[in-house]
Amino acid sequence: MDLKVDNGDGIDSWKEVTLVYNAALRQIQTRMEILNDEFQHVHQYNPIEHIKARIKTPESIVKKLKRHGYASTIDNMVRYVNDIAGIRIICSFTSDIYRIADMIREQRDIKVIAVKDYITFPKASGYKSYHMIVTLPVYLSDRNVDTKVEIQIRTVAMDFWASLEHKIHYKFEGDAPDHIKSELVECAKMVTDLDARMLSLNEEILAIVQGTESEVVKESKKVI
Ligand code: 0O2
Repeated sequence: MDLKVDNGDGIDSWKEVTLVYNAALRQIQTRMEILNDEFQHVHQYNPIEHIKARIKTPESIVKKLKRHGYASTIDNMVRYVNDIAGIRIICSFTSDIYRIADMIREQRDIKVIAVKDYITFPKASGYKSYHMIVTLPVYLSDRNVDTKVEIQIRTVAMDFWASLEHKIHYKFEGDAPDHIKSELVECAKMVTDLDARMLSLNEEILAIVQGTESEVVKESKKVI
């Protein structure tokens, strides 16, 4: 790893970078788990299927800095690489994605610094996901460090598509044959269709369950 140490007054060593970003990641992950538990308690429903968290490898950080024309310094990575700490939240339904994003926005010490809605505006590749870059404070012994975390929120189907496309992208070093690219675009359309149908199926089931419950309430009132 060829990261040079910068003597600014921020984070100034790779060890400290890992410590601070790991702390931010753990906090976000715990907060998401708490939201999921509370949702289960209040609505008897879990919007989050699972969560993946990772710290970007030094090699990928250096690659990203090079790609954007920056020297490999600690200062540059903290300033320009937004996804050193990354968390991926996988939901069942598209509606859960926006619900979770709103709940993140409402947390007082979280600042949303950028949003990319690749669900409303998918990439040409077919990629769909909701991205937020946020900062949250990490409390150290002598100071607080506002630390960036990239949050990617997507459905199980979008995640399946993205992980396969990611593998293909790397296999062909970003230059996959045209027929594979267009097949991926077709599969992305199927993912959109599948998500829409699963959402409407779920809404129909909920309406039936709620209808049955209110019938039960009506019956119990008759008994009283
Ligand atoms: P990796 O290998 O996953 O870490 P920024 O992070 O904002 O400086 P960028 O690329 O403009 O840079 O941000 P964007 O578009 O929000 O993408 C960030 C991440 O989203 C990527 O990280 C990928 O993980 C994912 N992503 C974006 N576009 C695609 C896509 O077309 N297909 C797939 N499978 N994933 C995508 P990295 O660092 O580029 O890659």
